[in-house]
Amino acid sequence: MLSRILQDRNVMSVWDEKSAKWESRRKEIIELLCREEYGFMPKEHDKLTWTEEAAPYTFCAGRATHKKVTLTVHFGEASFSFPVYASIPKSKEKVPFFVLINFRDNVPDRYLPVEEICDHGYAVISFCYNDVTMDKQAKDLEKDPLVEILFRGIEKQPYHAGKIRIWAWAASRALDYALTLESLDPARAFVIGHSRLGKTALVAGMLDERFALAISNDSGCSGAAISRGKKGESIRNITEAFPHWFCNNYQKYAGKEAELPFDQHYLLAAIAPRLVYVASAEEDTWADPDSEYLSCYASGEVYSKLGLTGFVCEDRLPSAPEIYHEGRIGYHLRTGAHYLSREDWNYYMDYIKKHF
Ligand code: GTR
Repeated sequence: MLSRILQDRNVMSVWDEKSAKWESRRKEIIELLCREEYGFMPKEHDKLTWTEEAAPYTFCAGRATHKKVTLTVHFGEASFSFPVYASIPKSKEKVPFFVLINFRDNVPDRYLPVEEICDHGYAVISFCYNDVTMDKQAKDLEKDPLVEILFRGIEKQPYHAGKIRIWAWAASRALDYALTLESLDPARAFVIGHSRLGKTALVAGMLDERFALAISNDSGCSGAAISRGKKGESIRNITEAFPHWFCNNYQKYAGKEAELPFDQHYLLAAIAPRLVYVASAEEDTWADPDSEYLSCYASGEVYSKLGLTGFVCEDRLPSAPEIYHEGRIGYHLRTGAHYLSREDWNYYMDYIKKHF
């Protein structure tokens, strides 16, 4: 039934004759998604430095430590700083950790039940996306210092980074810092985000192989969800409301999904053979849970061809509650609204315990 739906929606297979050499095909897919959708960074940075500030209060009943860290990214003479927050359970062994790209810099936050996460033995490195670059197109670049540095002396091209790409870059800088911490396990680094930041987590997972797992919570349009035949938000809606999230090339697909030289299952597949997790909420019709699910199914093909267990599911559309944790593509559809809830976090931690 599912392959029939994909056929009816004209969703192409991500696996082609060149895919047997998966690493080179994967690079080609990444190039394509960057050129047509998320964009390329206009400049590389040359180093990262940081200063740590320990929190002067007891955190999580004294079972974890918390600190604010200011990361400074250097581009030659210029530099840009943003804060990240490290919450780390006390443990004799190295702990697995999440890099959470968040909407606020609160710890805890409504999307970050940090005490429960630390009690389960996970650390969290979090930051607020607006501290990296604001969620709008700045008319006055001085108000957006990172973008000002990135584009200084460069004429913006249609393939240059939109904000999602820049937030994903920042997740990698948070990871650079995390990997300097003795207490964290470099083999168990997971990137996570909700909604627009779920799209961002997938892009970060695609681009940075140090992330062993990328988690997309309710990312929907231009995130996990297949665009062809999608209900709810369309490419036209998203590029009109949030043109700055993408590179300018993406505008040309507004109302022209059939012309996309890819679909969003390419984004999930570009994480293979590493792990990817897609979560949906039943009432989140704007994101379109069915299209997110179909994307898992369609990208599962790559894992199977690589001899790995990809997406293990029933051959039908999902109905909440539905949880599929067997394969390298994890999935759940829970009841309720668009939100990064405790229930979502608990499913992620269950999945991770099973696979890592
Ligand atoms: C919506 C947008 C979605 C989703 C969401 C969010 O308005 O249409 O694509 O990303 O915002 O990030 O909260």
